[in-house]
Amino acid sequence: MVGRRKCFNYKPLLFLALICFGVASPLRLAQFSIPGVIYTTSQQLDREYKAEHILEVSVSDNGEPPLKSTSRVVLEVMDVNDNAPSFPHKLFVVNLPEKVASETPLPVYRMIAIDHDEGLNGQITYSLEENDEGFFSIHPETGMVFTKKAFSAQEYSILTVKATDGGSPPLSSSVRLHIDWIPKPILSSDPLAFDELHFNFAVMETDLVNHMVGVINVEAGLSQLWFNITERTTSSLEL
Ligand SMILES: [Ca+2]
Ligand SMILES: [Ca+2]
Repeated sequence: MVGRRKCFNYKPLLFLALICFGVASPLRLAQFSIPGVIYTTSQQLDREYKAEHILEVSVSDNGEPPLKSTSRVVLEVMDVNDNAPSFPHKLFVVNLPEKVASETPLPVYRMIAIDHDEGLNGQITYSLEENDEGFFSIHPETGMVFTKKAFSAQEYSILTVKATDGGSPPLSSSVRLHIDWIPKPILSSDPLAFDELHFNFAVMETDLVNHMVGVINVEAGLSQLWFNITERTTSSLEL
């Protein structure tokens, strides 16, 4: 050990390790393994911003000329449950046409929350906290609100919908859903036509949940129109 000199200068993440040896022979040098330690800095890593970081690390000695080697370091940022499910609005107020009672629950309105975490941490379960005397139910996975009850115009329903993720501990958020039941539209003799025979929209597969896909225009002088999806190949799209 006599006569050996070593010095380190670690710069976390950038990892430029200055290694100096005063070792007597190359054979002695090969016996030592000097670790390079990578540290996080004061800037916190965020998986939702960037899930993987790639560093190129180099090491060089103090020889003349210096010898150098490089390596690639891949750093995966593991997820923690640091995002609560969130709804795009704090309050939803929707107008729905009056309806008659039904044997089976009929869909009323779909609530959608997003959670940027991964796996169970981002898996959302919907429930009703405030349920207008128990007349409504909600699908725990889709967020679709159902009811069997008849509602006539001028009635008003107030619900509180809660979205909870599957993290440990779970995080949740709640929003109000107000339903204003209004008269069914009167049949009109006014012509009604879509602007186009076919509408074509393109979306990115990475688009967020609840992202707007497109707007369907109608040529009509009516102030109130009702849109409905009458045929579909996916349940991933809603009006
Ligand atoms: Ca979450
Ligand atoms: Ca996270």
